Amino acid sequence: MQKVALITGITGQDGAYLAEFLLDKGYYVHGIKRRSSQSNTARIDHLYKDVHENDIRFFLHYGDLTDSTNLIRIIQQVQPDEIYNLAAQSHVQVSFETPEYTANADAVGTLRLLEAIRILGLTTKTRIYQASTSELFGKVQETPQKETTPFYPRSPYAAAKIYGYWITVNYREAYGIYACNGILFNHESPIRGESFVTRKITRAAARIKLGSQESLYLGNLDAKRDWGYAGDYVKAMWLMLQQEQPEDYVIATGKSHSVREFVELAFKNAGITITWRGTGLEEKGIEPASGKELVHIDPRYFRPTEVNLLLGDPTKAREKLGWTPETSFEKLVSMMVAQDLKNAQRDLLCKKNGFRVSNWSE
Ligand code: NDP
Ligand code: GDR
Repeated sequence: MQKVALITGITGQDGAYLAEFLLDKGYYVHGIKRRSSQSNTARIDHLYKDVHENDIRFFLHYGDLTDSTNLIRIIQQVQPDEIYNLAAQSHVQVSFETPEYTANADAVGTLRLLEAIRILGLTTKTRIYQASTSELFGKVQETPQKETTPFYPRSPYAAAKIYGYWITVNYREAYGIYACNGILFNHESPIRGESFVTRKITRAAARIKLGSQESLYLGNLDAKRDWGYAGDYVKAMWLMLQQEQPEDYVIATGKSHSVREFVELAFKNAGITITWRGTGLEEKGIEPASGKELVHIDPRYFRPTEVNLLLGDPTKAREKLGWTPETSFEKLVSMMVAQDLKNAQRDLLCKKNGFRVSNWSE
């Protein structure tokens, strides 16, 4: 029997990689997408087939984590074997601007899904994966961070996700639902949202190289993150739901790099040599060999409370799930820059031939 999966947040980075992964495994994949005034399905359009074709295994439903009636209806209709709850207001800095909405979608949204499983009598049928995060560790109490490391959230996003974490544990213990938290450290890819720091950097390096952007404005260059590749991490999500017992797992590479290091490597990959100015870098930014400033610091990108260092210990995932990251930091950066160079080239070509780069037409 082919399994049925329901993915919330299917239009996001992880949703797209996971949908592709599950379709390759022969699953029927249902996804929940939000209604938006412009198409938000660019990352999954290549998976979508016309409903009149044969062997349709990919379906999209309109929905929102803030609307429980709609979640109940979709789950009742789909009867999923597995739910992957990836939907979230996932931007840490934005969560300081929209704390209530972030709590509604990320915290109460998780509760709504768990309750839907319970209300519909699916507690023994449906397994659920909750997208928990290394942001739970926040102001870290122990390095490297593992499943037993205490949490200390440092943003409205992390505070909302901590509720999502504990309500998942509670529904597992209270109702016997097969529910797992994946405590995933940062994972990136060429389809990462453009306002997360990695993609912001690789996109800027490519566009600066091709002359379509002058400079890049960043915040805290000294923050360190354990960056992995999203394509590797979705496999871990799936593995968590295939075990005998539901448990929570840290998913990470076990290596940490600063934002500054990411900048250096990305620009190098784009063929731009940069040299740091020396002292007072935080105020001055980076200066290229040519003397022209490419990277500037903008205080707007500093957060009211920052997470300075994240470094994960994925030993449990390796030992119990047989999962290891396959993509190195160097490979990840080079993949992202290579794709952004192609994107920048395409945009330039469009512009040169009189086409708008956005899909706005006159
Ligand atoms: P993205 O921001 O790329 O995707 C988020 C998805 O959630 C999008 O499909 C978005 O829809 C959808 N969404 C947002 N709000 C709602 C809502 N109210 N109702 C329904 N859907 C909604 O995130 P990622 O793919 O990077 O991350 C996936 C999940 O994993 C998130 O929960 C994130 O918090 C978590 N996470 C991510 C990590 C990472 O490094 N990437 C690390 C650890 C955890 P739309 O496209 O319309 O905006
Ligand atoms: P993060 O990712 O907050 O770790 O959350 P992000 O890429 O936004 O920030 C990483 C670090 O870079 C610093 N930084 C900047 N960040 C952004 N976005 N823009 C900048 O200009 C900039 N300059 C410096 C930040 O201060 C921070 O220290 C991501 C999200 O995917 C979450 O959903 C997920 O839970 C965590 O990763 C794990």
